[in-house]
Amino acid sequence: MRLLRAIFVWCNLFGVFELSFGAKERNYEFDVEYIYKKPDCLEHVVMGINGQFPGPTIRAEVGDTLVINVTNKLSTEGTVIHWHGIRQRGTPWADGTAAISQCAINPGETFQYKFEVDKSGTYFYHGHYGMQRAAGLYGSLIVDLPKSQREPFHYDGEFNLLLSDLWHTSSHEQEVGLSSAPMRWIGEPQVYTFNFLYIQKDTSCSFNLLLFY
Ligand SMILES: [Cu+2]
Repeated sequence: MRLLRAIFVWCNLFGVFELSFGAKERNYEFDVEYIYKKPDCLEHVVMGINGQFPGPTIRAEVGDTLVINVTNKLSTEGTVIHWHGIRQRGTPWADGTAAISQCAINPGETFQYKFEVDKSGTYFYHGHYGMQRAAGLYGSLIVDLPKSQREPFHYDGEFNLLLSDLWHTSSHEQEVGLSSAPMRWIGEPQVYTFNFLYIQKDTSCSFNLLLFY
């Protein structure tokens, strides 16, 4: 019995040691700003991160801690980023929902999000203030199993799909229309985006599908 208990304690200790030994802290600097991009054949102002639209992909392993310093480089608006699907156990203040878990980050200020990713999956992050997600503030967040664990299925490759839609009117114009009386409906989006690919719905442009980069 004593031997069994010793083995149990040893395994537990080893498990804890292995978990903390393998987990990493991953650091990101995100500068949120409006940028000019040409997601279709027309130039638009979109929300970007570090000059990219969609924002950079975050990739981590289960047990890792993400440390993301988000700097608001917008001149007149607050911003936050919500980590969609992340459980935020023990870190509810890092959930990134304006007026719920935090005040919006003021222009020129930086907020540090620090949280653990405790479950594998394909997630995404997005702006959670006003119409900022529709303006383009989003990106992928992928949490892999630790290398020591096998996924329960086989596959030949991996392709991450990030779907969204895009209007030719600005998010500010959409917001004013939606809150007007009578309301002005924003209508259907003009463009569907698939990561760096897009499909244009109208035919005023000379192409319908284009490789974005
Ligand atoms: Cu969400």
